[in-house]
Amino acid sequence: MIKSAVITISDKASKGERIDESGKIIQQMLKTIDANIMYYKIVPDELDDIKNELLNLCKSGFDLILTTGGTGLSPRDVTPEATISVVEKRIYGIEIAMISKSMVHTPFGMLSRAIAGIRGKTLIINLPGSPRAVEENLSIILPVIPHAIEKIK
Ligand code: MTE
Ligand code: CU1
Repeated sequence: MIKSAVITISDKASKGERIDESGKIIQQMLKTIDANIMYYKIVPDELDDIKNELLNLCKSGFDLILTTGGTGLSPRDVTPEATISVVEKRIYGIEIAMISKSMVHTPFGMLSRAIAGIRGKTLIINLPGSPRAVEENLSIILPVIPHAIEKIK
């Protein structure tokens, strides 16, 4: 069983001004691998809030943290910066795989700055914010997640 957390990063969703479709899609898709979602939260696009969530989940022994949102170019988009500040090793292949797959669907795929990496024994992967982007990005990396987690133990 993969102990998993889903964090939706969105100012609007955190204020209840938008329904978090993307978080739901991640939860649905994780059912196809042996993942149990033990934590789910919506946080605003605040560097320290995101960092604290990631650090706490790593400390609590989570195997996998998937974030959605805040990877783009808006002034408030800081998910990659928060993630870079906590990971100890980047997994560039996952980042590149997501961009490559996205580019098959839309040139806007190149605007995601999503990061993948590990901190201790926790795998952290950013996904872009839109439901379609979540589906397209997560589908390409989902099959390698169980093996990645096996290797970092
Ligand atoms: N990737 C895929 N596969 N499909 C998409 O529709 N949208 C892009 C990109 N990645 C998209 C995608 C767009 S329009 C943006 S602005 C960036 O992800 C960043 O999104 P975010 O700021 O919501 O994280
Ligand atoms: Cu965009």
